[in-house]
Amino acid sequence: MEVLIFDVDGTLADTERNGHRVAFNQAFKDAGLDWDWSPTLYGDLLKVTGGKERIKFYLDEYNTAFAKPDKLDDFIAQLHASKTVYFTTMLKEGKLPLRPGVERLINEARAAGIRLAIATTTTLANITALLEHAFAEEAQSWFECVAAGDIVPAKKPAPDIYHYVLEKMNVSARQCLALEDSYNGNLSSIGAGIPTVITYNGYTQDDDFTGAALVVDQLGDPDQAFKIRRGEGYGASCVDLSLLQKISFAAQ
Ligand code: XBP
Ligand code: MG
Repeated sequence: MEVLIFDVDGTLADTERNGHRVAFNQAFKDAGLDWDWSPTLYGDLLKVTGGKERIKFYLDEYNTAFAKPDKLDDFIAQLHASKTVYFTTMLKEGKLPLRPGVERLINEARAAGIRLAIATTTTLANITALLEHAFAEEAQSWFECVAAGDIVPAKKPAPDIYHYVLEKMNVSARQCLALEDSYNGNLSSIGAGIPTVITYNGYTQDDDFTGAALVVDQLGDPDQAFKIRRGEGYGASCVDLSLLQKISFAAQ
């Protein structure tokens, strides 16, 4: 394993329920809309990746009575831009901490000279704010490739965002390992042929992770062991470099 590719939402931090969803609702309120995405409804809306695409899905499937404006894409883009401001503010205020083990694993990988990348559906500004606040101003530069949002034509579950990373870093799928959290994310990374480790969360714990090499409840830490749902943990109690190397070797 030469490259470690991180998903963002649900993997680096548990951002959906108390982050993105709350920011969407604030943006709707500001726009004078009576839309309110409850945690349960939002769980359904997460079937669709991409914030703009999710608003459209909501209008098409859940709020069909809403009179769509002529310039619907502009309307959605404005709502989404406002949402992104709220979301990045929450990140800067430290309201969305990293998941257990993320900081340790990233520091381990950097110390070992593993090349790092990000492959996410979320907007680039969200990654910058998360990394700057959770790590350091220059943290984004630790990642050789940051592939985000609309940079590819098709979002997860399509493999496009992972293909983009492989091409930019000039590596093969077998030289990489991906860390993901969701059904759509898993389909995207394994669709690109990349061995994948899943750390599920509250919204994705019942997802189908067929094809993933290892499925655990978190990366964990030496003093906070993970729980293995499926896959070989080689006796490890948390996801560290030596475990990832063994998984990568086994996938060759
Ligand atoms: C998950 C997504 C994102 C976020 C919202 O991304 O589907 O769209 O829910 O972010 P990831 P935006 O691939 O990191 O799991 O509103 O910026 O799209
Ligand atoms: Mg995710």
